[in-house]
Amino acid sequence: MTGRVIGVEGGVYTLMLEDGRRVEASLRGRLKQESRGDSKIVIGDCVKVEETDGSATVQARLPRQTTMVRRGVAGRSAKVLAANLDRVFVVMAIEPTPRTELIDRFLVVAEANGIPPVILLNKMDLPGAADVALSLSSRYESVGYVVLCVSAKADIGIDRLRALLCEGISAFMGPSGAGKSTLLNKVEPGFKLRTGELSRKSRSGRHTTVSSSLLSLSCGGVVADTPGFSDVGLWGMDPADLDWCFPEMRGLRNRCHFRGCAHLMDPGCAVRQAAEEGHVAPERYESYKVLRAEAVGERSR
Ligand SMILES: Nc1nc2c(ncn2[C@@H]2O[C@H](COP(=O)(O)OP(=O)(O)OP(=O)(O)O)[C@@H](O)[C@H]2O)c(=O)[nH]1
Ligand SMILES: [Mg+2]
Ligand SMILES: [Zn+2]
Repeated sequence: MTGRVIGVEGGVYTLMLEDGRRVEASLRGRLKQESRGDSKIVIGDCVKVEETDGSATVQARLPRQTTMVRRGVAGRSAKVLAANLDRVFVVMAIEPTPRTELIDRFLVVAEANGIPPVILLNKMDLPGAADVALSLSSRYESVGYVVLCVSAKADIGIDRLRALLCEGISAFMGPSGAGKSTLLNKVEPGFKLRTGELSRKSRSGRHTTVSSSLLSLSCGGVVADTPGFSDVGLWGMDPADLDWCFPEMRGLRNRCHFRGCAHLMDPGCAVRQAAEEGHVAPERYESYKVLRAEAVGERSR
């Protein structure tokens, strides 16, 4: 029997089996030893399961299609956050106006892991949302990203969001308070996820959602709600790989005068020229420069 890991807590693996049953399992002895670093079994993993006398044991992990990895920085080992994601939703509230650089950080992390991102702009019910949404959508659509403008409160765009979520495995990422859990409750009222208003008073932490787990939609899709990151680092990325994580720069990097061009002050840089001429959005080029400096800084530490 095979199953999908939908939750991990204290050595207990919650699995959704191929026949639709949900069981709790432990790892086979040898697997326990092997399950560390980036071979640790995480949500999204497909596993082989054996059931005896009503207890289930994970025998093996099946190969992964994709991984969302937090790479090792400053001596720490790599950490796989989720496996087999088909897409990542970068969820941003339209108000306060999202910083481009923060959106670009999330996009770069998804791109670096080879997982297609979808931009989800929430809280479209707020005054002034239309203008902000228009400028952000046109910027990111021209890069080739799908941008969905939604409101959990006013029920805008929820059907389109649900249609995307019904296919494969998705994850929600984005700052705390963007409305990730509220949106998921709207898409699937049965989720009953804890959201901002209910807990902000009673809980000491800033984050409402505290751990990631996979939720199954009645239409068949699976989605991970994650705790909000207020900021996200580059997790040890090689600075030379950064340009590849900006799709609009991929076709330009080979036209720079120097191989391995950093696209900063380098003479004959096709990327900088494209930004000056407006073919690459100046805001995106700014993000590239900030992230590049950060990636270089992390390396030298
Ligand atoms: N005006 C408006 N408020 C919304 C909308 N969606 C969510 N909110 C509010 O935003 C706040 C935060 O919502 P959550 O769903 O808890 O946010 P989250 O992204 O899950 O936050 P973390 O779990 O901390 O990462 C709550 O007060 C929601 O009521 C919306 O479409 N419009
Ligand atoms: Mg939440
Ligand atoms: Zn260049």
